[in-house]
Amino acid sequence: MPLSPTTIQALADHLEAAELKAHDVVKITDEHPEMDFADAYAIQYAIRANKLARGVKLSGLKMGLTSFAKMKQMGVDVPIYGFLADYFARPDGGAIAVKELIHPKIEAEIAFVTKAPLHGPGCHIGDVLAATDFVIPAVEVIDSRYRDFKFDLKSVIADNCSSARYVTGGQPRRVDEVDLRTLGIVIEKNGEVIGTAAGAAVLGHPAASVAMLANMLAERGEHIPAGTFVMTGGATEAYAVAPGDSIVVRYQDLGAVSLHFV
Ligand code: 0L1
Ligand code: MG
Repeated sequence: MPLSPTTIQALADHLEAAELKAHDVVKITDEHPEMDFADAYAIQYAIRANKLARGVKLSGLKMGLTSFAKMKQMGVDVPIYGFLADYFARPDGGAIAVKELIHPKIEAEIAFVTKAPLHGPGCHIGDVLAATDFVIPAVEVIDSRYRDFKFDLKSVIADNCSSARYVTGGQPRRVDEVDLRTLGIVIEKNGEVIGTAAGAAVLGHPAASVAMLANMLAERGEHIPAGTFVMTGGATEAYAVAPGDSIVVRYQDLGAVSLHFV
């Protein structure tokens, strides 16, 4: 790890201030081209530690860049992971205040809630399905702290993978009640269809995203505990939203999630 602990903490504070004050910054690799992936995750974990120290609760984990549509949109080719905090959550049908954000975009995701721990390495789809309590639809609102959503992989990992808000809703289902690969997803903005996908858009099967998360966490000696909410990544590219926009995402067999921007 080329960055010192002091620089890691300073960069975590810098990125978290950008999140909390809703102002953009240039990508951190511009000033620190030497930083590596371990530094990037160390910065993300320092942001997480800042929040936990203030009494914020961890509400889940997320994978990002798990679909080819997202990888293509962002010009990167490796999935990444981040954390979810309690204050990111908004109720189904709820309002998202754009003034608290910089340049939000929405992503349609399938989320898992585990009932048993998942450990890597070697975690696979079968392990995930056996350890899943239920799946539930989710819409993530991402908000890169980087100017114009321009970043590289290390910068976005450090920025907690652009995490900002999320909404869950619809109908939770057991994994044996649905075919998560062929499950259709229709995204509507202001009543117009703007995106469609099937569950298989996420790494061939959304459970593969959870397995990948367990395997990536194992590299840090961590695992996915029982009872963890995990968002598996946007099934399509992300769509920009503005005040006045209304989003409904319809999931085959899982119901709909809606939110609006004020
Ligand atoms: O949740 C995500 O897939 C976001 C990953 C980070 C890249 C982005 O901001 O689009
Ligand atoms: Mg996402």
